[in-house]
Amino acid sequence: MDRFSIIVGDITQSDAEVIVNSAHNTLLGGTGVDGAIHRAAGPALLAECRSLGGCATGAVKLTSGYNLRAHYVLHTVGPVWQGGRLGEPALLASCYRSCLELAAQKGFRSVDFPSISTGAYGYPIPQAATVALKAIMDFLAAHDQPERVRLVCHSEKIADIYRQTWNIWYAPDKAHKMPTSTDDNRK
Ligand code: AR6
Repeated sequence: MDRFSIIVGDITQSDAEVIVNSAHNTLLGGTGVDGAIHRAAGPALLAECRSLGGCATGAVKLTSGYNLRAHYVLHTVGPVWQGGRLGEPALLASCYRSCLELAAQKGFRSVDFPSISTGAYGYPIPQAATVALKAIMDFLAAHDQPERVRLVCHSEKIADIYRQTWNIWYAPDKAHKMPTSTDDNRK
């Protein structure tokens, strides 16, 4: 799948046209990737967020990117992990799908996602990776836009879990496996 990749980095430095923020229902900022995006974008982002009336879990709201390299930010709200039987997988899938639907509708060419819900909201990364990758891969299989989607992980350890999950579900042929940080070909 040439349109999708898993990378390690700081999403606030992304060169994508639009980045996704893993926000709180209030859209008034917070810790983790949300705090980092607000710091990098500057106070005008919070001012625009204040006018949006919050965001439901699994939904998305669009703002400008202000001081970010990205032109826009898609703010989505992931579920808080409560054991997995309270609709968390469907809500997490909805975050990814809603962002991609809006990005396609707006004609955005490149979208970078963080690992939604897997920090403060406690979603176990292996389970989150399965849900996230299915939502992204299903969407890309059915739509021509966006042209490029990346999962930007904050550490190699997190990226390896996403890559290993991708390999289990989407790379039955070894030739198409996504390299992990422990693969020799990355040295
Ligand atoms: N670039 C990429 N990924 C990052 C960055 C970064 N700069 N910073 C952190 N991460 P979290 P959540 C990763 O806690 O679990 C906030 O207070 C981090 O390593 O940011 O969805 C909001 O306001 C982790 O893998 O978000 C909400 O209330 C991932 O981003 C709540 O936290 C998500 O961790 C959302 O919690």
